[in-house]
Amino acid sequence: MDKKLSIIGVPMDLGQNRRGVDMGPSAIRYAGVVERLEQLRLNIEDLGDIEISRPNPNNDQKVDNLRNLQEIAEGSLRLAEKVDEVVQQGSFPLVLGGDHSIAMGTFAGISKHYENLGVIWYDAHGDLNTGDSSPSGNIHGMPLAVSLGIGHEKLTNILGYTPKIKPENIVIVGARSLDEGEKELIKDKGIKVYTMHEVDKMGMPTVISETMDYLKNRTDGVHLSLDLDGLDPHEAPGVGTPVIGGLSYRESHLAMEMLSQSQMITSAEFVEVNPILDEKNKTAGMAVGLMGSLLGESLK
Ligand code: 6HN
Ligand code: MN
Ligand code: MN
Ligand code: MN
Repeated sequence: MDKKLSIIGVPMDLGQNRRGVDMGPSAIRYAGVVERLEQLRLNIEDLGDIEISRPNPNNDQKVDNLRNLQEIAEGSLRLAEKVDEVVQQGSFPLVLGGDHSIAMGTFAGISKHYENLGVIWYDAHGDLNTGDSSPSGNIHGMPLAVSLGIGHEKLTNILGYTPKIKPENIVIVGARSLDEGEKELIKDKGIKVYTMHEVDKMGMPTVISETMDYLKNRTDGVHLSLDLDGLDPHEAPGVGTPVIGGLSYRESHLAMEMLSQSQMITSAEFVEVNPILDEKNKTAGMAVGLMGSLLGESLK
């Protein structure tokens, strides 16, 4: 029987300051995600979008330096419940963002099904801030810390358990903009990071082989959380927090193909596509290309 895959859109823009990323799921669908994945031996269902409430315009106050805390916590719970259901049914969850704060809900729904969920965090950033360490108060810079159980209880306790992930089960790839508090946390917790320096020096094939070797024996499933700002903004301009000096589309494509061949990836999310900042939807198109490779497209 064909492998089942469930697409879940999350029109979330409350985790950061720039409007438009809530249209990410539409842009990715418009770029042909369903048609593309239908070419593969996959049984696809598109579950539509999770409901995300609008922030109260009269209330831009931050709680503990956390912008839109309540609305994000509520949306994350709805996402977590949907993802939980999908995993329960034995389907592969493919989550489309929305800003990266949605990873908190995705993790909550997935991790209860695994003893040792591994994570590949493909991103220019570490997303390891807390309200205390964050320079911006934007929750999209915090989901990886939250998954470790570090942060506001409304976020760490989604679906009633914490932590979601163990630090030794995380690999960050593509980092080139880490805040001081994030660097400390990486050291304290011994999180494995391949910054752009390592990618440049070792090459993507070695980075991904090492990542797979590292995760293989310690995890029972691996989630890929791919932030399109991991790619270089010259190629992928449709993101809200671009950082120059990033990964190329070709490198990323190869990474996805290697992950596909390993058959280790059990869930994925693609986030931060902002069509308002994009050029002719090309960043969404790249996201779709990367999904195709991850899910088994081949040239032969
Ligand atoms: N992302 N480190 C910065 C902050 O505001 O905490 C940027 C976060 C970017 C978030 O990659 O999804
Ligand atoms: Mn991110
Ligand atoms: Mn990022
Ligand atoms: Mn290829």
